[in-house]
Amino acid sequence: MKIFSGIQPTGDKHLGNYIGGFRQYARTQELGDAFFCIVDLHSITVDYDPRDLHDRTLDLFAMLIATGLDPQRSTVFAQSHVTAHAEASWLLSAVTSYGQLGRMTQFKDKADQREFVSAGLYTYPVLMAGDILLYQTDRVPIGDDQRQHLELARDVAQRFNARFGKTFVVPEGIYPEIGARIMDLQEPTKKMSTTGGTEQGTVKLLEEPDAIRKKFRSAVTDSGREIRRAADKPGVTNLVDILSVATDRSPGDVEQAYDGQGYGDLKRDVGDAVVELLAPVRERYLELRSNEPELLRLLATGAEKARAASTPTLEAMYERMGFVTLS
Ligand code: AQP
Repeated sequence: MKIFSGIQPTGDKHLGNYIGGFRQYARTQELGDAFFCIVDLHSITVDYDPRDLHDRTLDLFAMLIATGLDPQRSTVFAQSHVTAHAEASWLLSAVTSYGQLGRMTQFKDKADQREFVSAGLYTYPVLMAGDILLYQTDRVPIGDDQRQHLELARDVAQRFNARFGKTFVVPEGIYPEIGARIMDLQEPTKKMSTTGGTEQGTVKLLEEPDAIRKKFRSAVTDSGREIRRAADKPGVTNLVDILSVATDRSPGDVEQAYDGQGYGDLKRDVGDAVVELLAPVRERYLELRSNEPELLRLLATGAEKARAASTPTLEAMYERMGFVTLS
């Protein structure tokens, strides 16, 4: 089975990324031949500082390994090192519907937040479709926020297959059972995010333990006193989900354990559990990040493996689309 997922080297990575992304990557790499891509080409679709991109790419690579990816077993690489991604994106734009791109909620949300809206922000899902389809991917571990983009990738694959002959596997998503959408601690109706969330409500993976505890202590809860997941209790639901993931218990067990206790107890315990969960990640990350030559060596190995794996699909795309091929 082939597995693929991508993550952007933007902003500080947060607890939502950990639960919807990193944690799932480490688990799914066990399922087969896995590819994990630092999608640096995606990260230039919103305003960014070129001086940061280099460091953030290496930061993220170290974080991927610190959270459990094994670069010997899986292919871990940067998108810009494999030119097939940019090429596939252009070819696939021929079978992507303009109207469907305009309906992407992430595009609408991000476009609403800024004055300058790049064309890349609009065509972002086509690049993402190419990322996935180039590797004949069966499964894509992602958070709930990427569901719509994956649906588009599936449509693109089906349209290409129907028009030019069977070329791509039509991929399926793998979503975490609990925590597919971790919410902002201050505004629990919005997803936790470095671009769209609040500073106090976003728990960063490399934050100091005391700062993490403080963020949980000041998390917004809901009316009533009962600790239970419910649609009208988005704050409490989010905290129960986070505690459930951090302590590897079902949400039902967490609710039962807090029967009769107050929101203050829950907030304190979630903070402590998250600190405990992230402490070894932080330690391992700092160790890896201090050895930049080793990170670059591993990235080069990943790029080589990804080029070899994606080339046959890209060649098949050119050929089936009718381009003259020279070999
Ligand atoms: N709040 C979340 N809950 C669960 N999963 C999440 N993911 C992101 N936010 C949550 C998952 O993390 C993976 C990487 O996503 P990304 O590359 O889009 O990361 P990001 O850009 O850093 O995410 P942000 O901070 O949320 O930024 P915006 O809002 O700008 O996209 C994906 O699998 C994603 O589902």
